[in-house]
Amino acid sequence: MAGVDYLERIPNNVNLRDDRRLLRALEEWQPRFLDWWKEMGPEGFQANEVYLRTAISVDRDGWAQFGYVKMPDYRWGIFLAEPEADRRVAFGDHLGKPAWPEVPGEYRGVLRRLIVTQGDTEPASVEQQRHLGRTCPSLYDLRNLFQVNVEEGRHLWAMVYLLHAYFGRDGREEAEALLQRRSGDHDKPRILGAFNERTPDWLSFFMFCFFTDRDGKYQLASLQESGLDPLSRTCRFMLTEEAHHMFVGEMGVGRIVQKSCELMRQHRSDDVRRHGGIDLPTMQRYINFHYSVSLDLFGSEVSTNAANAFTMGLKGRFEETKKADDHRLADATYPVTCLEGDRIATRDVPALTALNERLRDDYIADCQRGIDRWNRTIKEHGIDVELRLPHRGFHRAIGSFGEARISPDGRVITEAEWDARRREWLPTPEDAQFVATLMRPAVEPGRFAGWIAPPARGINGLPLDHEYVRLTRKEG
Ligand code: BYC
Repeated sequence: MAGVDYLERIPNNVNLRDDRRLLRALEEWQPRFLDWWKEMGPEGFQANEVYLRTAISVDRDGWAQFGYVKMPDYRWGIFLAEPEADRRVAFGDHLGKPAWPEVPGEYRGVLRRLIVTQGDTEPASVEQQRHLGRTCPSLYDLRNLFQVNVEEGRHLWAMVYLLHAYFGRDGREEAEALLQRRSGDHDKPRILGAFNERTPDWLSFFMFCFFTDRDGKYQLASLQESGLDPLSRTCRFMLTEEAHHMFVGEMGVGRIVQKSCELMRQHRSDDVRRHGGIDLPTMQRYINFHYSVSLDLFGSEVSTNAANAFTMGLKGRFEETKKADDHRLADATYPVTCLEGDRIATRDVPALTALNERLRDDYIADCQRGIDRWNRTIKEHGIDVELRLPHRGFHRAIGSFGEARISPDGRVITEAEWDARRREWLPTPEDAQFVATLMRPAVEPGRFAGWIAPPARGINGLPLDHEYVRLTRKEG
């Protein structure tokens, strides 16, 4: 592998052994990370062997190795994608200059804030998902949950490495604080809204992986364009892991949709709940919730923070280098849909300030592709229902729509209409209670809970009844 040292206490491909100061600092952080993992990581199962994928190489062909690992023994480490020869800053004021191997002094504060915000989401998601193991719908799904969890742990390592290596004492303090904040905690919550929501059941988990992890894809893709080369290389490698999380989400929701359709056909009834499935209107309400809280993660429609990060060369656009324009956005405009008074309007604003919205647009188009695939499944069953993404202004807390009530079909509505209809649009306590009744563990190899269809194939070519998590200790 491209220089990964697996014999070290902290596996890495950044020659950690040559930098004694950094090595010592990270070795001091490591036991505190493990304490956090034991306290806030998956509840139970820490002594069980899990069939996990571990990164052993950062090159295209061979970075994944599968094998049984107990989660606390997972080889969390520091992996950066291979450097690109003669990489240049691809946008902003420094366009065309060599990418920076170190943090430019004047951008320290802004970069630190971006890295901390990114880093904070990783342990947050592990905390949100920590109770799910007890109610897994199959060993296959249980293993996927744990795969996602250990990789989010590694993504925390990725950001902590940058903080320790490039931000001195401030960075070390931030790395500590990443282990101190807690998802949903009243006094020390996680930074971004969606990461303080609860993930109480597997329907929420799959929705989270589909919608919220997808924000991760777009944010990491923008940071991958960064002029700060170590940040770019870090994010490039993280993206390869992120893809699996979105796969878990899309397939998970897709399998629930499939099962619901099968039950509807089998019983010639829309009343799927009676037959132990999750009805499509409930699925729609969960989509509405997870999509809207994830849209908030892109920030305000018009943002000087985003403009500055771009101009400084710190955070680019999605696929910046593939875009055919001046990469400075000096005179460009971009259409932004906002609340104007009591109506929704689209107007052109300076493209620099619209970068959050532009990224949100890329994200929305990507979400729609998933919805289309789920709708194809519904159609194949001859069922006349379509799942939809609600209007971008629906149920928003951040940005211009945060000030108003917008219906899923994009009307500005009164507080009274909102109160009267929110139960149609967002998961109700009764929905959550119903979904909770389905959350009974299915842990025999090959068995799947009745509300979700089995996947098309197993992991790494193995059959569906493989023992992906060894729940009983094998003697000898
Ligand atoms: N909640 O100009 P504004 C992932 C704050 S997910 C709370 O509108 P800006 C993952 C904002 O911080 C990807 N606060 O927005 C997924 C600012 O506060 P200050 C995570 C919010 O700064 C699943 C103020 O409002 N990565 O990887 O242009 C599992 C005005 O900000 C929120 C990143 O986010 C919110 N939703 O953009 C595991 C990338 N939104 O500074 C992992 C790094 C905004 O005035 N972060 N605010 O106190 C960023 O690029 C930017 O910070 C944001 C916001 C895109 C989040």
